[in-house]
Amino acid sequence: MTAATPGESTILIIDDNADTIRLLSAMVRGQGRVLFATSGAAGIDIARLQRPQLILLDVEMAGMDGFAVCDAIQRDPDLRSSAVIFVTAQSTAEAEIACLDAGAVDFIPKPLNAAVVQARVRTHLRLQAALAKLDGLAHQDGLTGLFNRRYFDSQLATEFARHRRHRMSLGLALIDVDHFKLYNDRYGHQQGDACLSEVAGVIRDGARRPGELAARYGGEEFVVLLPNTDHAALQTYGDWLCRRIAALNLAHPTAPTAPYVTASVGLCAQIPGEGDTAEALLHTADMALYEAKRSGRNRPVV
Ligand code: GH3
Ligand code: MG
Ligand code: MG
Ligand code: MG
Ligand code: MG
Repeated sequence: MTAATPGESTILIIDDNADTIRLLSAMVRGQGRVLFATSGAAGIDIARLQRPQLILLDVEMAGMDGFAVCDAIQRDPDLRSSAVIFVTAQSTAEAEIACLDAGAVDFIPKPLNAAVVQARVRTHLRLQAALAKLDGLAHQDGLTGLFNRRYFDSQLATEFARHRRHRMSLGLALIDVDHFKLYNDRYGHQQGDACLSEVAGVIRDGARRPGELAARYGGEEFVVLLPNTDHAALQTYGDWLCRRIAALNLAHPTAPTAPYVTASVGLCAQIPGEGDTAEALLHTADMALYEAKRSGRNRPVV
């Protein structure tokens, strides 16, 4: 998730009049990538694919009018982050209020004035960039840069439902640093934090395939969402994680397991069925983690 700067922004113009599209495009060209659609339905399709920061939306259009398009955008969680600016010749106070009440962030009157259009677009691209940045921060763990637990929980719920619909296997890995209390006791909390960052770096490296998501679950515990992973792949991944974390070679002389930092990993996967819950999947991973600890640590248990 990157905060868009004005140069990287995408602006979608939806208008059933080709002359207006040409005029508006010329006015905003320097402020981002400009896309256009000549109907509301086509505009929504493009918005889904291209996720524009800003949509300049005509009110009067044949078929789906601007209000209907704006309403559809507000209702769609994938589109909600696009800001809508209405562009309309209806310049009454009532019309302006109706546009804002429909969920638009602003209103540009016709006939178009290039300087006004550019100023409004510039302002809203700046606001959109700030919102995207805040959004990213709200999802991030401050110490490790991984996703935080709140974001993980929301993604787990979404992915669990999606995997149930598509009858696909969803895997989880819970990772817990071994004897970390002793590490803090030996080296202090600050170096403990540095250790967690290094471990998180390995976990991030191991979760780069599409759909994989790594988060700090709390304290010295991490969680990774592994879509479409079977039993054998879980074992391979768990082995890899334990080996890579050990290979960081972070000295931990007081640990009974090994004289360096290690972690235990609990893994599980299932094709969610009716009545199954994400909480139960997490619980299964937690049981596997418990077994990894009990049977000697520094190992995966599937
Ligand atoms: P086990 O092998 O059974 O997991 O032992 P452990 O010592 O790792 O487990 P325990 O749950 O007893 O201790 C976890 C420790 O992690 C205690 C806590 O102070 C430390 N911890 C939790 N969050 C942080 C953090 O953000 N930074 C640092 N430095 N330490 C943390
Ligand atoms: Mg029109
Ligand atoms: Mg723990
Ligand atoms: Mg514990
Ligand atoms: Mg621990």
